[in-house]
Amino acid sequence: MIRFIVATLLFALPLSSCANNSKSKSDNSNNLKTVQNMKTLNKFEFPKLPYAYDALEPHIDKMTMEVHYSKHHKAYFNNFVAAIKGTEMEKMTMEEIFANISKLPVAVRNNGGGFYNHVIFWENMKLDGGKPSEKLAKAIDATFGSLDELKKQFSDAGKTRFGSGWAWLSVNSNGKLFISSTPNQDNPLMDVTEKRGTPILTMDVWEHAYYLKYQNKRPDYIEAFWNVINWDVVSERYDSLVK
Ligand code: MN3
Repeated sequence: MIRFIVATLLFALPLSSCANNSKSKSDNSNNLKTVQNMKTLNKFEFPKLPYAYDALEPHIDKMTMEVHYSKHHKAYFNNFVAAIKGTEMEKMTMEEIFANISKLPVAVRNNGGGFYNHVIFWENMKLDGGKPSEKLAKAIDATFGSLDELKKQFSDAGKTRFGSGWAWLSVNSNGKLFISSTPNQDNPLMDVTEKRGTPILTMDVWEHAYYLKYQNKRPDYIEAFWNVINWDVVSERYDSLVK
């Protein structure tokens, strides 16, 4: 119990200090640092959205953001907390839970993924989010040939995901970048996933992520997504994984 309280204090404070109506860019980046590393993700605190609902307009509209965050994401969080309540999973990190997900209840897989994936997603978006750091840019060129080729392969991963799921740019255990896609709320940290690694960039391709604005036109949403990549956050995540 003590451990839980300490963890809550340590990690909830910086998150709570960021209000939904805040559009301050400095607040944004400061708060992003608090949860970009999954080990610091507080399982018992629903993270604040690091910007206002309309912050990504016109690429991602206010209504979509509001419903997506306050209804969809919140439901995954609530259901995840309910699913781990009173179990050993309360003491495990998200990383440990995902690494053992094949042996855990399906409610934990679906809702734990839904909770975690959206945190990564919100944080890696920002209007006019700059460009990759020099170090990340070098790695992208070495792996994909160019940033344009990464965009193409990542976009294709999102376009070709049948039904609901996610596109990912991750770092594998050898420190190499790779692109993948997962169904439903799975992610590259889960032991059920074919290509495993730690994500640094993700895109939600569930219909609820784009239907209000783009209806059935998923490719248009994917095209717009490239206008709202927070490359500072993606670069920081890369730096934290590849020394
Ligand atoms: Mn979603």
